Amino acid sequence: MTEAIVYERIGDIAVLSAQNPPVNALSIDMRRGLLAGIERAEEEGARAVLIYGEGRTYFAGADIREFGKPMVAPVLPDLCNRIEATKLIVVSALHGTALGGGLEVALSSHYRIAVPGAKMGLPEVHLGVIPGAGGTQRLPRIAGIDAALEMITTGRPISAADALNKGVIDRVAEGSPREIGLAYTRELLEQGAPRRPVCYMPLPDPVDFDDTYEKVLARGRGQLSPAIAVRAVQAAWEAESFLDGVRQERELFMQLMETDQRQGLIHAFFSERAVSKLPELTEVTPRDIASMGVIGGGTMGAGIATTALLSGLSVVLVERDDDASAAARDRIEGNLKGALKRGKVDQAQLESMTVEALTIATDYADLSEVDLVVEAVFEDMAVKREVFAALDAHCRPGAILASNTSYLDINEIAAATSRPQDVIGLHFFSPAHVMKLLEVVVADQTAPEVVASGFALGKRLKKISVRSGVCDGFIGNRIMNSYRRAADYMVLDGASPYQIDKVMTEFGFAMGPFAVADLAGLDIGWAARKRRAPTRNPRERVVQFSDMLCEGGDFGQKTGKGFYAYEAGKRGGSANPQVAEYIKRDQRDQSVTPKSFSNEDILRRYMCAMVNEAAKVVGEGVARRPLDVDMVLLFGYGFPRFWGGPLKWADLQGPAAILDDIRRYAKEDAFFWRPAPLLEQLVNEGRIFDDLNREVT
Ligand code: 3H9
Repeated sequence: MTEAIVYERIGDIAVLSAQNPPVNALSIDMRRGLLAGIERAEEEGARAVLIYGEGRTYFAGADIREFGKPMVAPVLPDLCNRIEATKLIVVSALHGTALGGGLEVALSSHYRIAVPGAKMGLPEVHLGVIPGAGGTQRLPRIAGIDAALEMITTGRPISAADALNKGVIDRVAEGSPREIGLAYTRELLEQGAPRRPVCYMPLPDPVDFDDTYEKVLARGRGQLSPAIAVRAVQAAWEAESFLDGVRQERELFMQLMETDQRQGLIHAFFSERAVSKLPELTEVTPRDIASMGVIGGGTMGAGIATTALLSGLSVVLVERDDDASAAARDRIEGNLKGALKRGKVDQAQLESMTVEALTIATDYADLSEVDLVVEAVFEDMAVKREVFAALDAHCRPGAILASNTSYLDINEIAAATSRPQDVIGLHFFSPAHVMKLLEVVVADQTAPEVVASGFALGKRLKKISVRSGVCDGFIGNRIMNSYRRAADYMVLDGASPYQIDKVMTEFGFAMGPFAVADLAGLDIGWAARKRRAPTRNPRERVVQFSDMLCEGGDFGQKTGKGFYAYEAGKRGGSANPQVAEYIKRDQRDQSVTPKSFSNEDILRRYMCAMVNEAAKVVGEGVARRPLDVDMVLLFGYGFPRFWGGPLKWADLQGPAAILDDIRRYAKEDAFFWRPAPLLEQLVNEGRIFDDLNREVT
């Protein structure tokens, strides 16, 4: 086995190369190797040390897999201090992504050189911690206070050119990190350049840290780490010495290490990567997809066409007539202009997308050559079946036929074709060129390579793809339907929609459920309720106040009124006074005596409904793993990332406590609050949801 850090002598220079693929994470072996390398270089009388990474990157940070386990010496802050303190000249040569602890090792070196494509940053806040190896103490000294605060509190990496500009590195050069590192170290030795420890550099003028802390805290919407990072930077000014500053930083780092937020964010980091790795697809080759058909050019169809164009696919969009085609083209061009504004494409790319790559047609015959078609027409089974019969008649053999339905049964849609093995659900979220989530809905007869193609397409479109089985609403909308109902019941029983929205935004959602409903359009839920009415169980409680709004023509933002009243040109809305009247009428009609709900009670009921339905979705196999549900809620429904997802949240609360609450609520409404069998099973076995994530490999 290769050593994690390989030691080599080239003349006066001791070369320490990291060999820990894929990202040279600073695991215990790496830390030991670096320490041993420095000591050996000193003992052997080398004059300089060069540190670089083999493979695709310099160190991408501490080894996150070690978080939460006992720390083993040498810990990174001590190692960084030791590197900085050596009497030899230390040079780091950066390529790939020098992140977190990686950049901290580089900052402890005396000189830094990077290849032009290198990126560097301190992204620790995204993992719920802060730089814990001197990053908050060294970066302000070298890059100035504004740049340091920006990098540390946002976690955003910067380019090599920007880093040079800010003084984070000394030079940018073309070549391999080994070549440029050796050349630079030789040059420094020839010039007799001195050691240049960052810890001795003077601090710049401070800022108003309390003010910065408050601003960063507010921006974090409940996430703590960015604000705590401000306090760590502040310690550089208040500490008795540089090492005291590092010690204070370490204390804050260790405090954050103990938080639920750190656990939630690390869960999100690994789950985001695990979610689209399906063991059954490792040996399956996806079909080639270079061109995509889209049926329907409304908001959804235009968004799907936009995301496809942005990823380099050619698109044939089919609309019913010339007017609808022109409107679809306008929507797509509008979306692409937005991408141009945000710097995602340049003018030439935009033109080639709209002129060469996009065809708008009114005839299904134009789809005869495409590799995959996504249907995004009206949510009606008869309409969908008609569309799929037409696709079956016109598309070439082997073309994948996908539906973007949010609720309907893909098996029934597939049955309208002679090739159910080629039919799949690809459920995008609106706006499809912005939202990251893609539910890949696998029907009974969908062929494995069609599933693999769905995931390959998702990757190409830069989506987070999650496998879902068929059920009403698939993973996300089915769970949303349940927690929305819990919210509606609370309103019927006396909570105000605005109190619920406030509680959920304080929990970390960008918007509460009633503001979201206004944004999505209240008519969607209205139609779904009407569709379900004939098969509804008579034991189910039904609220009427939302229907009353819709009957009055108030569908939310698009009509100017819903739960909130909106004024043109103003962000957000204010409470719509009619809503209170409708709720009162509903309570009267159903003989409900309203009661008050504490914020804690609201949060608990809302989350218990979400967790309970999520547990049913996993228990029934609609989602394979709890982490699949977590990623759907994170990327499609604005669930706060720092909680990791509803089932991670449930683990952190303790599944037994959640089950107790559900049983308590069931005394009021035994039909809605039926506990999920999987939740009961986990509690009986003394296990948590995360145990199931580890079982499926
Ligand atoms: C820190 O440094 C704290 C210090 O301040 C103080 C300490 C005392 N550890 O993303 P990819 C795995 S906090 C362990 O698919 P890419 C990853 O799970 C750290 N494993 O590749 C995946 O595994 P698998 C600060 C890690 O090219 C594989 O490597 N650093 C780590 O799309 C490939 O990853 C960060 O926050 C890690 N640090 O992106 C950087 N990083 O193949 C976090 C990755 O089994 N990492 N893995 O699924 C990243 O942002 C991206 O991985 C990176 C590469 C940009 C580096």
